[in-house]
Amino acid sequence: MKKITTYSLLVAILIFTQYVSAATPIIEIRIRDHLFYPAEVVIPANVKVKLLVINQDPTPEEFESYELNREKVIVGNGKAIIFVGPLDPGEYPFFGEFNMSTALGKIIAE
Ligand SMILES: [Cu+2]
Repeated sequence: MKKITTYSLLVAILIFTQYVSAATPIIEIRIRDHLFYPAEVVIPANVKVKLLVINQDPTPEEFESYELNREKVIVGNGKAIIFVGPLDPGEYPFFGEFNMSTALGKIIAE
């Protein structure tokens, strides 16, 4: 009986984990030539979102946003995951701190 209970719990946790990861949308942002692609990233409002930031430049970049309260270095030719939200509808600017004149973008939650 105890074994069955433990097994059921494990299954429940597995299902829950899969549900959570499936429910979190992944949005891809690429950095190339010190620019963000796309520069305007539309995400659903009121939902937690996983940003997958892929740096295709050989130099490091730092994804930074005051409005999102996020700051993360992405090494050259590397990637990073940044969770944002749930966000109210609106615009949330971000920039690459190492190339602030070119690496500019914004997240639009709608
Ligand atoms: Cu910074």
